Amino acid sequence: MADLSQFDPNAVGNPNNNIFGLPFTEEDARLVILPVPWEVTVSCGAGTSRAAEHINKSSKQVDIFDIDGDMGWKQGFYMKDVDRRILMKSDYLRKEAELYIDYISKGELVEKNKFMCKSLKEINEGSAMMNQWVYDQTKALLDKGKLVGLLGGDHSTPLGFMRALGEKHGDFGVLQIDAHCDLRKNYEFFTYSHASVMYNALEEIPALQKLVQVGVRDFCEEEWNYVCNSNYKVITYLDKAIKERQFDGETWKHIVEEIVHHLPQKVYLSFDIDGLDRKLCPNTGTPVQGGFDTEEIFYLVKKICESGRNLIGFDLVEIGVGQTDWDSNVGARILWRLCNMMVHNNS
Ligand SMILES: [Mn+2]
Repeated sequence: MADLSQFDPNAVGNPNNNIFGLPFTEEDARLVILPVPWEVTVSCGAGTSRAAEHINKSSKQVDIFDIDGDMGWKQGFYMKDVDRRILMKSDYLRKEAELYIDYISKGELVEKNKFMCKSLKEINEGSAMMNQWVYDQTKALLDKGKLVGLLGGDHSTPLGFMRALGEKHGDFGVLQIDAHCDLRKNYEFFTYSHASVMYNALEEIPALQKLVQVGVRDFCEEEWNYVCNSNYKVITYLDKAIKERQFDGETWKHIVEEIVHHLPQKVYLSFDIDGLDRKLCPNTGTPVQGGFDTEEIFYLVKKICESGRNLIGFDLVEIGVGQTDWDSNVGARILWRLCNMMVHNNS
């Protein structure tokens, strides 16, 4: 265990320490955060591949007293260094993807252009490589008995992590906070698009038994048909439906109880920041109006924990980088709360 006798939790975070200014190493931390600096297939605003570095900086300002968390941080949180090779690969493939997306958005056919065919192949192979890397990294941490959180990057990043969790834990469910369904098959012909992550997870991970989506407000007919034909394997709480129930006088507490009821014993939280109101994530890749405040989501996660369910892992993805540090300020504080809830739930 780390020696905390010289550590003052009331002082400003030491910039030379790890995330949140905490003095832990990977070895003595109970929870390890894996940053995945990847944003090859993003649709609009770019920047999320740099989010982890910005969040690390902002995290030094987070007050580490958590009234709900039972001082979970004392068990140790640690964020691994950003892998420069993954970041460089993402930057390189992102440039190719921008040319490619520009080409197909003009209605041009990919198969008529050899250069675009080559780009598409490279992007799909690169994405498969990233998935394998995330699987290897998270599996190694899980094998050491660590709790693991993943910090994106775009929403394509956690697929390998969910696969590793399925192998370790067996049957589990996913709670997805998101403005989108992410159930598209081959979005823009990208096999591992951010817009396809839950489709791929459901198709490739047999242990994934249930997907509960909350906050969805931008989706296509193909995705809606997938939900409707899933035989309740996918349950989608549209932002519109939640808000209308609340306008009719139903409480968030009641709706949360219903959402929790759909989840199996083991729960993975996939937290796309665009599930929140855009005021909290102005530079996220694919913003949509509507959405939640942070405490509404923390309340939901808290109720999952109180129900006796086991939080087996989480991701926090699609946090953007802007002119100010607002996106990473919010992101760091959400990460803090999630880490605490995760450790508390697994104590
Ligand atoms: Mn998403």
